[in-house]
Amino acid sequence: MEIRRAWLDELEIPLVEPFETSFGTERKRRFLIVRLEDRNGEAGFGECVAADAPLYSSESVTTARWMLSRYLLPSLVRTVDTGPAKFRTSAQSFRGHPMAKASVEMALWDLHAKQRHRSLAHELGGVRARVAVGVSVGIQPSIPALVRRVGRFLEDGYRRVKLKVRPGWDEAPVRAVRREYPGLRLWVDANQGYRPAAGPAIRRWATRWGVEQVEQPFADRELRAHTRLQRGARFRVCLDESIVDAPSLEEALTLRALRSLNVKPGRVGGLAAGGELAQRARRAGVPAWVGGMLESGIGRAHNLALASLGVFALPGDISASRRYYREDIVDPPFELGPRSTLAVPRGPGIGVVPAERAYRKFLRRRRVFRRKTP
Ligand code: OSB
Ligand code: MG
Repeated sequence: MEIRRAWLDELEIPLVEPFETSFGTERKRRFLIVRLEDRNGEAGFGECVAADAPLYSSESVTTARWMLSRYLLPSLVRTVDTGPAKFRTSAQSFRGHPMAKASVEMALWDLHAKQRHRSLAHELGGVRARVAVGVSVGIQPSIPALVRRVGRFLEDGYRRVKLKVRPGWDEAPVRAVRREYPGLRLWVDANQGYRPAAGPAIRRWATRWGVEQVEQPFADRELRAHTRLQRGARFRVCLDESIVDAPSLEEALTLRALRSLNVKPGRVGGLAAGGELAQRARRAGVPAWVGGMLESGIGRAHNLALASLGVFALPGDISASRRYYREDIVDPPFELGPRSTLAVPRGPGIGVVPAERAYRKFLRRRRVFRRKTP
């Protein structure tokens, strides 16, 4: 395919409530949307999940905008024949910047699927009409506030809850939630917040309070600390930030550093890479699931299409629109369905369209890239 025009939009949407993790607090989401248009005016959309500040990983809105506007989009509109696979190969010559690259790859997938009048889920090899999901709960001002917050998510219908933890906000909140909800499927995520020396303590409280999965307790490069925690544990150690490509997954599998893999297309450079990593993990007996980055409906639609692949075995961090935003930028917004599931859109491409009014309201800047020769 040929890309005639690319838009790089920056949006800012307020979150319904602050989202606090071991690395900081987000009150609003600032992010980029890539819109790619073919010769017939058909458009594909991708979301760049890099946040305002480089706290989760080294990318930020600023580095991604620079990467997209200086390198990725100018070369894309100059290329005569591109597509998700061709772009993935050519983008490899640039080091790093997986979130910037993924946003273009995702927009190309959406456009590719629309050109074929198929859903993105179908084009990726998806097999599920509904995807099991859970909810990720940020650090709260107090333990009673956390218990109430979890209670409201359970009333909404979520059946798997992931609590953000950090040193000083771990055993007490986990114990309180466990006591109030004995049967709850409980995960925790520390976003690299602990030193390796904290391993034995984490093991004690996670075992005692029936935590099913402990996500990324230690720094991304501390694979061996994760191995020690996983050895003999009843819970699964899950890796998120540590796994950025095939070699890092290979090393983690060799070291038995994980029994669960969080796949985020942004972190690993795209949808195709995400599917491949999940496949590789499954061959090693490690289940994968699709994570989230507080995406708007555009990024969430991509995550949902990916999660419809049979290779994903655990419930994703893909919640309903209202869990993140009072007003989402897609039509229709995502709503939680029966048994803690989201329906995979069946329309062409990502199956949702930008909600024009909301999109314009939250749009902060736009840059357009055009093909020069006719
Ligand atoms: O580590 O999974 C994470 C949000 C921002 C950055 C990192 C993470 C998260 C989440 C939110 O846990 C998941 C979601 O989008 O629902
Ligand atoms: Mg995580």
